[in-house]
Amino acid sequence: RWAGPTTVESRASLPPLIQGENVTSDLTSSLGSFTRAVAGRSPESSTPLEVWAGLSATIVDRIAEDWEQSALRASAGRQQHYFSAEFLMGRALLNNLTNLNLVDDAKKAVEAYGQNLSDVLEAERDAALGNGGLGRLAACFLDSCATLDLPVTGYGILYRYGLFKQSFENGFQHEHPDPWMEEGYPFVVRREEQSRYVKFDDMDVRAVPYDMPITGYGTNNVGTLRLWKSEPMEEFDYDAFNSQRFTDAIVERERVADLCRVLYPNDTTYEGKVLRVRQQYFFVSASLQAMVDAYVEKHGDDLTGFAEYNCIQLNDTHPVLAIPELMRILLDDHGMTWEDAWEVTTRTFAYTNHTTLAEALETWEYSIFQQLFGRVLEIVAEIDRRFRIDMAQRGIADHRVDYLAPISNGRIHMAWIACYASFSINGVAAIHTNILKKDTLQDWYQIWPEKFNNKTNGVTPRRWLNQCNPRLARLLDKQVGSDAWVSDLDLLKPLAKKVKGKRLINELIKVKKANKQDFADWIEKRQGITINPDAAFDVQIKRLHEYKRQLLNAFYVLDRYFQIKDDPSLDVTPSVAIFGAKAAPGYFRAKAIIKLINEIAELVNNDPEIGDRLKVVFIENYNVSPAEKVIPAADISEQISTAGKEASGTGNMKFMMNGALTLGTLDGANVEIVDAVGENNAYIFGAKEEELPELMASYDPYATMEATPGLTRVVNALTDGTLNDGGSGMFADIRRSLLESGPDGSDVYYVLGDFASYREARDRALEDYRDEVEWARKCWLNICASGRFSSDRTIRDYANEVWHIEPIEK
Ligand code: GFP
Repeated sequence: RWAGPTTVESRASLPPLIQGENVTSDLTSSLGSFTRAVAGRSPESSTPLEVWAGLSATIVDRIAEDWEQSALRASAGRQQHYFSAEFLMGRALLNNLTNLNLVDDAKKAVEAYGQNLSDVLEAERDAALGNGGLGRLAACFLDSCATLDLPVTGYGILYRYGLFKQSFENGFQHEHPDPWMEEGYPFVVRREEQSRYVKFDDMDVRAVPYDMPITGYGTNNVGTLRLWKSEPMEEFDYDAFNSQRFTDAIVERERVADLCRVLYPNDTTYEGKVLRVRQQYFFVSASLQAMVDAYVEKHGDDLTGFAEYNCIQLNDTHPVLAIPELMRILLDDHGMTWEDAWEVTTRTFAYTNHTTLAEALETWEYSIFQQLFGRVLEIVAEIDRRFRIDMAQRGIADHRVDYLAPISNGRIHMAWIACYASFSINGVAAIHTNILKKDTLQDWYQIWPEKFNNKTNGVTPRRWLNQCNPRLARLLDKQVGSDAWVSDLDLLKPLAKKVKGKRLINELIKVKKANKQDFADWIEKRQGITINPDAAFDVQIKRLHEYKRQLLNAFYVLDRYFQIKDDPSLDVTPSVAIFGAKAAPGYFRAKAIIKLINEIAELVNNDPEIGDRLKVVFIENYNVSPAEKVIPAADISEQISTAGKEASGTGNMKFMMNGALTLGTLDGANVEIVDAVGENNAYIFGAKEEELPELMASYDPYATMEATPGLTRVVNALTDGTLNDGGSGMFADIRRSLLESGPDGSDVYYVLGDFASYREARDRALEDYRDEVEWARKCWLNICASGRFSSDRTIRDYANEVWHIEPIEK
């Protein structure tokens, strides 16, 4: 068990899965061998990173046979395949040690060489192969599938560089490469013999799978995440090299390596888009080839039964090219008729949508497909032709057909291909699925209501509670009487009735205090900021996007700053506003908001008159690991998107599980959180989704600003010299986006409109925070009601209602 940065503890009270004297001594001796092999020196003089590599290799060594057996058992029956361009895995070692109940033994083994397990664990780099919620959801899902013994494999790309590393220079975001596996990464195993060839019209590449074992909690089932790496067909051009044309010899090699070099190449340029589409095709083609080959090996060359044994979940539209690609394989490589191939394809795919914003649905220029894969384009064109006939027969009006067709206006519409060919279309929270039905995908819903279903997101309680919050986990162990809640979070529900218990609530208060102290120590060490652990920690961590409204939060902080300046004796609950966010490199306004928050931090934190009453912390290079530090320490969870814009949110669930109270709009999964915990145990504010169209129709941001006490001063601070954007013009741009009319202005996210109600709710939350016991009671009720938000529940729903798979027999 991981107990924060200084100590590591394990759950000695629990029945050992594979523990005991022998385990420790075996582990110690393998750790010694593997570390020596990696480091080329004694484990005692190895660096923590080398010991990390040694210990990680030891773990892979231990699970190797279970992994092999699990794969064999999974392939015996119907299997599920999860296609995703992103898997935001975070660190792997502690997760595996915890799942295998080896933390205690590992600690002893590491100490036997004079090393410290905490340092070793902290040396690991995050596998940041994703941007945010969508990629982290995929990681939580794999964890649940393994824990539930389900035959599920994930497929993605082995990006050489994960999501960029963020630094703040003068408050501005700067991006740096993140070479996460450059120094060796034992948790992926190259499977050379499973390589496939992926053909583009302008290049052929070799796809080599790197498999990552996914251990489950309390089971010897081990799932797989298969990440494809692109390699040249030939090592390099030998003739060119011999003729001293050294650069020519390696050019092709680099072009192929470019394919997997980065997650999300900057696709503001045409070349960037081509690369992105190439990435998508690359990994779905390789994955499908491997799946089809495995099928043929087992069942023979007749692929009509493929969909009985295989189902593919498309995580958003990024892998939708799998639809025409499966058609291509069935038609061209296996000689099927179009009708038979389409029958198989439409019974194979299920599609998850993650956004309500129609403009965010992926489309690609026709010319990109022409350049990359003429044959796939031909197939898409045939799908388009048949779609139009199909729709005409159903009596759909021409202009609607044109809007919904796979190809229109010179573009290929990935979401429309997904909606047409998939047997299941799901949203990720109840309100989101309803918005899909009535708005974003309404035409599809009218034609095929039976395809639509909701699967409210969830998060794994292993990483997001058991591992990151060992103090709370121990308290829950005591209350439940065992660790059974770790794989059955509904067991917390009956504990709600203990909410009046004084001892229990005091223990909860102690847990939170200790976690906050840990976070304060960590941030001080990392960024040199001192914060008071007794202040309320108010946390907003997520991708930086205008709809998520970090700006609203920043405005609140600024307003409170001005209030204290106006009345230096103002008695407010001390609070720390904690942010963590990366902005997409090409998203100018998101970067402006980062700069703004950093400027506000500068202003507030250095003003002695403010003192502990208000502090601002921006966690630099926010990622999975920092999230694991801050979530257990949070008091208030900021979930403040414009209603109707956040599909679900998953951070909201992590905070709830760790006993933070939601301050949020009725958006995404917040709606279901409030439903589960009751309105009195959350702070809800703002315009509702169904109210917004009418409100926006007559909205005057300027008048709203002027009518809201204090707000004009806050907005003016952007440009009146209070805050400095380094001459970039960024802050004036933010102001324009709020106040000017036109499509790029008009405050489309209703920041000013919701400000008054947000301020009221946040003030109320901070007031309530003063009553320590009452507050902790609300936290307890949130923890106990969080069972519904375990990804185990989500995955069970997918497995029963969409995938139709059963746990594998052991
Ligand atoms: C996206 C959506 C979120 C949703 C996740 C997972 O993540 O509302 O919870 O996917 O379904 F926007 P982000 O891109 O917001 O991180």
